[in-house]
Amino acid sequence: MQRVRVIDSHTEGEPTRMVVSGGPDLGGGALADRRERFQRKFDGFRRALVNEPRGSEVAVGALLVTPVNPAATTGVIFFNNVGYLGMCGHGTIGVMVSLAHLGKLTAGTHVIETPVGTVRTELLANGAVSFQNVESRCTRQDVTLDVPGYGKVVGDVAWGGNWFFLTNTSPCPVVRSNISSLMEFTQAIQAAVRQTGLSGDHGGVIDHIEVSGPSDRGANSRNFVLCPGGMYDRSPCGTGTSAKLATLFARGKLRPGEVWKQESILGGVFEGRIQPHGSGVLPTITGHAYVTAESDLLLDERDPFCEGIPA
Ligand code: PYC
Repeated sequence: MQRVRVIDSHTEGEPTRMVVSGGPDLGGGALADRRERFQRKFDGFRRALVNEPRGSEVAVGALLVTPVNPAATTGVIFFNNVGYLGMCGHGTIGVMVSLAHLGKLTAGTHVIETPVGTVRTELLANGAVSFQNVESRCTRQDVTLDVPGYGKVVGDVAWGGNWFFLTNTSPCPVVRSNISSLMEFTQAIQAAVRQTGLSGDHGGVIDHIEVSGPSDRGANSRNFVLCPGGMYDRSPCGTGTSAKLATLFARGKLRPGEVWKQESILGGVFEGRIQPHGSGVLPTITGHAYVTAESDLLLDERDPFCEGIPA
């Protein structure tokens, strides 16, 4: 029986499951290589942790690893029901709050390494977490997709630690009561993205679809984000907010230091700011997470669903 100690949290409703002990040893080297090793040799562990019956299609797992730079607080590899993420914004906030819950970090700044780069985080005195994400950039503007059942949908391609197709077009208001219509719409966009072969730089897979509409609660915008596992992000999506900020900056609609409040489809808010950097921006995102459980997961190899129900 394998015992895996985890801390569960949610960030504006989106869950993160952080592995405290009992996870695989991925060895050393660059985090991107360790993510590849995770996928190649320990994919069953990923499925066991986040797929049903222990997890759900919404859950994001976070495996802590020894950082390359000894001055960093930790390295982290994020994963979900279908695979591995480059970065995860809500997950970063969840990991920070979970580490603070364990007494492993205190208020102040902490460096976290991910497979796509270094993230500078800050646990604020009021319990909120800010993180300065990896450089985010808009790589294509006004791409027209032919989306069966919906017609032409125009949007941008941007990197925010994951690849996004972002559009302000929606067949219905971006409100909670329209979640099932928004799921169908974003899944149709995702299929069109795949079918046309639209990608990020170097063939980067666009696996997140973000639809924006107005907020009637004082935020600058409300979004609906379809995640790679087929579920929608309950939070405003940290990497999605970063991608959004990059598109706004590219269009001259957001100035350095200006605050952008990004509301989720459930009403949670992340605050974002940018600093120009390289060919894009360094976004800083602030949000809240809450710990929901400290548990030991038991992986019994006699259990036919020990490694989860395949997604
Ligand atoms: O917050 O970046 C994020 C995220 C990605 C997938 C789910 N949440």
